[in-house]
Amino acid sequence: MNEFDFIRTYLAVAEQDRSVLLGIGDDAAIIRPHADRDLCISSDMLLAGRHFFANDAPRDMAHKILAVNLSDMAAMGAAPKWVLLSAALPELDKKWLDEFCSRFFAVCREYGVSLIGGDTTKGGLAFNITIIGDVPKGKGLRRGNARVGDDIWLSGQVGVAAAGLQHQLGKTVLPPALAADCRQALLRPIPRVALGQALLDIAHAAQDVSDGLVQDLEHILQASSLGGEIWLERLPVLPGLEEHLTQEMWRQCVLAGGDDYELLFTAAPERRSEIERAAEKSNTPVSRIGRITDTAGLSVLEHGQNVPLAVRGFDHFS
Ligand code: TPP
Repeated sequence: MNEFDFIRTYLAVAEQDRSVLLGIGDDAAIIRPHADRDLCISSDMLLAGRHFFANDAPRDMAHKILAVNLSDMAAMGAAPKWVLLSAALPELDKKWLDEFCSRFFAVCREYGVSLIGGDTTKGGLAFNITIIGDVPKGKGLRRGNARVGDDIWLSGQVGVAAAGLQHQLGKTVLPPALAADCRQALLRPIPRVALGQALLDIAHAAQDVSDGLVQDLEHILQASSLGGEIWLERLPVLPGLEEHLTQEMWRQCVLAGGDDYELLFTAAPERRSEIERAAEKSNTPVSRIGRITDTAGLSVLEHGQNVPLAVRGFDHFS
């Protein structure tokens, strides 16, 4: 199989939305955005050995590279619409590609996105996805809009994927059932797309947790020029996990592990019941984990006591 066979057989057959006037096969795609909506555009590079392991199952890779990009759309409250996939592949192996593409397009269908382009080249395993979504005009959720007195909310659970990575790296040993849950969280994050859209007109600021809760919350605080506190005992965690990790590893996973792809958002306390309804409607658990203050910086409290922050978030260059 050569590059053009691959494109023709695997990629050009992708189902496309009516907004795609010209899809894969020309020099560029032509899409027709909706006149009443703003476009949200984001791009993420994912490398073997850095974002995933080269021997992960191709279906898990396909899921994750798309899910983390969908999560960026969720964080903006956007409806994901179009994706471009660029891949460096060591070889064109039919079995690998069958598995990869079958999961990739299943996720595309699940979230209503069309593959409209990209590029392939021979090389060390790496991907880049550019994703485009849309939001009602002027409504996109930003990081910089938090207000003093806002509640801080988090979807799903934190620290589970990070514990899965620690287990996989042999830095801790988890019992099989917990290890399986943690591995699932690492390999198959669930982008909170429906919740993100349900939060338009409710949340003030939002972002997804990819690099770790503390670091990502600090992005909201800095962008909003405000401070905040979170309550360790209120963080949504996987039951039974804590007792299998040292306190240091536990705090590192929960506060700074990353790979969570949960939504972190702030909203006025008067909106609590609407948030609970949005969470129920989108079938996504949410927890109220802290509040926005006017004192600079982030405090992590445990039963009212300050927890010294030795943890750092994920940083590609540290
Ligand atoms: N090593 C491997 C093999 N797999 C992993 N998932 C990690 C390390 C942990 N890890 C890699 S990237 C990352 C984490 C926690 C943070 C998120 O990636 P990034 O490229 O910073 O995403 P962005 O914040 O740009 O969305």
